[in-house]
Amino acid sequence: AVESSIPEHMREAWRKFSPAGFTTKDEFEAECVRHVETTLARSLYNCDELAAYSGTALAFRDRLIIDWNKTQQRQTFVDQKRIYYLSLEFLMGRTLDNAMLNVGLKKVAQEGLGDLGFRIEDVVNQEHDAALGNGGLGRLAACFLDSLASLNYPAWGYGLRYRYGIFKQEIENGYQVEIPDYWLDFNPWEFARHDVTVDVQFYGWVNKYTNDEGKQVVSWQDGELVTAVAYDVPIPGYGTSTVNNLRLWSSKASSGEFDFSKFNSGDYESAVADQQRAETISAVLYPNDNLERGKELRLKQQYFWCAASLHDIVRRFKKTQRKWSEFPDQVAIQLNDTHPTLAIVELQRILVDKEGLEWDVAWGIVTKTFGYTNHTVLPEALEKWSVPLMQNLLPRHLSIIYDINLFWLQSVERRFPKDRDMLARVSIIEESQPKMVRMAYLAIVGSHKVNGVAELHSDLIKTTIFKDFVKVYGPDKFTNVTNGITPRRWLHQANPRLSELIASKLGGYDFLKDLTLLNKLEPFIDDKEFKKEWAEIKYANKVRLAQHILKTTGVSVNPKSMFDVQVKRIHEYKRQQLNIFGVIRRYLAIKAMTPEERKKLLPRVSIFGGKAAPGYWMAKTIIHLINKVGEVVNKDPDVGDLLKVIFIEDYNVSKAEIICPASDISEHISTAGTEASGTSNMKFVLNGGLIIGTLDGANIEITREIGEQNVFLFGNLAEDVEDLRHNHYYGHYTLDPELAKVFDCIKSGTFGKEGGFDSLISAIADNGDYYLVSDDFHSYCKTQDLIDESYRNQEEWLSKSILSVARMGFFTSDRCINEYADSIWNIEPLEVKDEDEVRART
Ligand code: B1N
Ligand code: IMP
Repeated sequence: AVESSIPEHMREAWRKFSPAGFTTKDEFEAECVRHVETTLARSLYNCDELAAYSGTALAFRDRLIIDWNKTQQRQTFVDQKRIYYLSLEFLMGRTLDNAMLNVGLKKVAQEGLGDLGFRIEDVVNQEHDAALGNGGLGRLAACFLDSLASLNYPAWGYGLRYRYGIFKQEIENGYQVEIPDYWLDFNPWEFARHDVTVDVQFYGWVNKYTNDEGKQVVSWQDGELVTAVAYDVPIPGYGTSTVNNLRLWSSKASSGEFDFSKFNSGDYESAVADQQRAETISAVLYPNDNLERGKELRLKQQYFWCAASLHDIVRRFKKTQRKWSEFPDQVAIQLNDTHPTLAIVELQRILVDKEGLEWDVAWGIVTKTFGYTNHTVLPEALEKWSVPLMQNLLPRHLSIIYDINLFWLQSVERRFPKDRDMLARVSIIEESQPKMVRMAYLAIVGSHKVNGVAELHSDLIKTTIFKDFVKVYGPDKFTNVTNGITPRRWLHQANPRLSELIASKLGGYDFLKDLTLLNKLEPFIDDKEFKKEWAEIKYANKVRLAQHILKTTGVSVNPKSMFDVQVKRIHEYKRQQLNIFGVIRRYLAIKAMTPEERKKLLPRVSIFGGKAAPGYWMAKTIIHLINKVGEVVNKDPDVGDLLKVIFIEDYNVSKAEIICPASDISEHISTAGTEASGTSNMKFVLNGGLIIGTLDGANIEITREIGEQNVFLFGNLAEDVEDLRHNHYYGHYTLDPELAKVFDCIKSGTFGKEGGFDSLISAIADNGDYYLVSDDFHSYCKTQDLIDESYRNQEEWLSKSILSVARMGFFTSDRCINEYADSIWNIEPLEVKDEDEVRART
């Protein structure tokens, strides 16, 4: 029984007064004004755009929460299997526009705000991005939440409520500077649940003894406690009243933890300092993408979040009073990379130490519950934790990991008797100095399915980093689910005019729910009027981006130029250096031309954007070079409009929404075999941009879907990368001659600071060129030349653009989530119907 529930005979008043939410323009205005005047204590005399944003957001939040309550009550009542998505990152971006779309009252808000004296675009632009993620991995989690709700799956996200999201990037003298992103001043989209808390333990020691009944008992004692407080973020679906939940944990000192001895001895300040220390656990998002550095605070974050989430999931399951054996029929937990792997150990600990289940019974439940998604093969991103560190912070978990490993290695030994090498290779513990826990191996052993995020990537993990595990388990445990993106945000919200044009031809917006309907656009590739409108929309989007560039950089770019875009985290494997070297080659070519020759050239704007991890010097050097090249090129009178080089500061989700619709060509040029999938490639193509890319990640499947004639591919294949690196290593290597000229130009000080870019150049020219920049430079440049040629034929270019969009249906995250639901989670959708009487269980 739930004591906090109102008894049946007293529920009349609740039912009578339970709010229905606004639906008309007048009702919206009433709600908005009420919030501005009472919740915010402002008035028509001091209501600026920010206050109008706040009032609108609060009005829509109320609407969402009504449906959130209904959804949660219905899901509790029906009580079918739920999926819990554990991710350290949720890169949500802005919420208001999406909330208005999903509630279905954007028009109402637009007209209502007009009456109140505001333009909806200005109001929406006041919102601070929720930037609790680094890049693709975090944004994927956000797209998944959108699809889960839109498809009515009973789903919860679990993450951390960082006080500081990813830093804000400023460029000073061409260098990246990091500014803390304190984003919580006003966040209408979260609900603090001060009544939902979990005490999480750290440090301490393990006590094993035999109790009075002769049973072996293990207890974890004398640790420090930190309290997790739940903050809930409603996640509405599109075209449905389902509103799911994202629960983010915030850390604070445990009330049981306050050290009264210090307090009594008058050491009040140090007692408060202890409290503050607890709050640092959820203070800041680690700003590394595809890199793990083994810091203790990061491990604390991981356990804090896993323990709180598992406790919550187990509590919810226990309310149903089912047998433990039914746990995997009620609960699926997906691990977004290895960051939440401790959840596996924590569930085993709960079942064995607290609930008294036999080890094997518990382990059977655990492995049926978890699925693990791998997102990278880069060695520096594969998580390993030092055994001494874990021994100190989580002694009981380390001993459980040793037991898991023991049983695992025994099972391997039975299959491969006397193969000592095999045992060493697949051991969860690496026998190094110090010993390390290999988190990916633990995640594989503790899950029933392991998936990669694009076909090539899923094949690579089976043949490289996890090949021994395929030998032991057989291939069926490993599967592929190619990534996707939500068309609501990345087509309809980012590019409303294109969405409207498509809807006018397809007879409505059904394609936003079933993206394969886009293929009905194919007949229009020769429709003159349609192509004209298509081209006009692209041009208008480029004008919008050009205005943003002028406002933020002071550089004026001509929207009639070809816009060539590479926006993503700055990383050597993503090869922004290859792009900028290509730009320098183009610059040198222009300089060498006669004025007549220049007249025949096609003007280009090379647009870069992205953050470098604060400690990643090579990435920061690349940013510096891009900016220095821009300074020289953009003011060179020989060049004029023929070439502009732009670095857009502080690339984030809301800037991506302006940039993606405005590209003619975008670059996805990672060394083959390094980019697991990439998702921005999908966003650009869905907005009618063409791509230049390597045969890597999802580029391969995009090519298969839209046709080879619509993609500009270049470069070496993944299968040849190893041999090429080997050649470099043994000195069978000559630097590409055109690249050598580019290097000479940089070294001569054309872009300032003679010598300043030596480390970047010598990584390629002298130190093995690990990312094969030189090997791919020639074919990259030839392909860029081909792009110039193709762009001259605008008719054909437009047909390619339309055809590509028409064939992008596969890359919706809805398809992706349905695949996870069927092949990994085994869950069914559950619709929330208004007419349902939603009752409490008790
Ligand atoms: O995950 C994306 C993929 O589309 C990208 O190709 C992939 O690079 C990205 C440690 C990561 N993989 N690994 C990370 C992020 C943070 C961190 O601390 C690793 N990010 C990716 C979605 O599948
Ligand atoms: P939890 O599952 O206990 O975390 O509760 C999440 C939400 O589900 C609550 O805020 C309620 O809206 C709903 N809920 C939980 N328990 C019940 C119940 O017994 N009857 C109806 N709704 C419930």
